[in-house]
Amino acid sequence: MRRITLTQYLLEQQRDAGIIAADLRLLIEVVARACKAISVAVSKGALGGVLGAAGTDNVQGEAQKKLDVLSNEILIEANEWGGHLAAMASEEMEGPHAIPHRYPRGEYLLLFDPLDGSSNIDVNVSIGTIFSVLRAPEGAGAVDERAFLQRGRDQVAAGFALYGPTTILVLTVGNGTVGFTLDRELGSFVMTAPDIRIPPDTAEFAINMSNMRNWGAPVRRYIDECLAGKDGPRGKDFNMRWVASMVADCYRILSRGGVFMYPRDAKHKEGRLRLFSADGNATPAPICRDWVSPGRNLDYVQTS
Ligand code: FBP
Repeated sequence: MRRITLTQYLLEQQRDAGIIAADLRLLIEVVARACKAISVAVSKGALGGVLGAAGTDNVQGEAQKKLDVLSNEILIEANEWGGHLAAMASEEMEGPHAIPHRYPRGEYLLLFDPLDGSSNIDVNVSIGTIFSVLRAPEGAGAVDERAFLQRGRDQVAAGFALYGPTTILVLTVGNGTVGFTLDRELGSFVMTAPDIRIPPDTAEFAINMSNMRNWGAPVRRYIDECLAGKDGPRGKDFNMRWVASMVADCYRILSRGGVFMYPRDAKHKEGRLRLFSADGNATPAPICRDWVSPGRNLDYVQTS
């Protein structure tokens, strides 16, 4: 079987398919390289001295882990000097990070959650990095938060890395969705899923059941129907999975179908996961945490 590396795939998307420009290819390669560095740090665990709390809070007021802070630094350092970006925004930073004047300024914006699934970091459960690439507004002025509030469909690339038993990179540049597995010996991402499509049928759902008492009636009814199994209105037995790392739950759905939900409820009135997006009437908003899916006001990812 022909081994296609991430570099080859991106070159083909640039040269043969004409889907991406050279600077976007290089930018994605830098992001992937940063994900490899994060993967190495994650895999060292306690031996690397990277577990535990950092002693600081992020913009959401949540306690940061050492690995949250380290992953954020890795992504910033890897990306700020390459000349492909005008600015970056991260869940772990108060506002946009401008590219220092000593480096050339590029055409793109990079948005990321450096390490999703913080509650799982210290217990050796899968966690991941989520990223999105947008076009920077034209002009040489400073980039503010409004520049990042674009429609999901205007993203030029997006993906995530999942640090589990293997390190996986899932990517789209607008021409389907592909998955790569990190070959640790060679240090390169090798394509292992050339055309990811969510299976249309499912027998699994994912939701944090401990929030049940706070759910709204439609969510409660849907889950009740799943729990009723073969004898219920859906006529089928369902299984429940909940990793509590959105990246891992979403990867399972990309692979096996199903639904992942974090619906707004009486306690999480704005939902727990936030989508960084805007429609044509974009207004400034605080930097949000998780890139979920192109669209608006979505706080869940769902298939049939
Ligand atoms: P972080 O961005 O702080 O990592 O939180 C996001 C997240 O970990 C999701 O990945 C996950 O689905 C959710 O929170 C789990 O939250 P909870 O354990 O409160 O249900």
